[in-house]
Amino acid sequence: MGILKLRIHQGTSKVEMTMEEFKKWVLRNLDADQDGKITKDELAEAVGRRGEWFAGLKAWKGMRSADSNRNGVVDDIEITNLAEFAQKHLGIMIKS
Ligand SMILES: [Ca+2]
Ligand SMILES: [Ca+2]
Repeated sequence: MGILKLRIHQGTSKVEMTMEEFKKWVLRNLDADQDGKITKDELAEAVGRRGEWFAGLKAWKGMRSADSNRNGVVDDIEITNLAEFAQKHLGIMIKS
């Protein structure tokens, strides 16, 4: 019997989902006040929950890249812009 080798990524348990599922995930998990928009604070809260440092700063950067129309929040049409951020800081893997 051979030795079973498991590839375990320690401390980086990633949740795999499609872009459609990701949108729902964002609204369910990030949108604290359920208004359909993600604010910098809601983003920071999510990053902080993962135990990451500089949650506020990361959220601010994520906000800057995701908020295409510069109205200060991530609207539902901009949620896909958060995909890269989520893969980096929120333990998400987007399947293509
Ligand atoms: Ca909100
Ligand atoms: Ca926006």
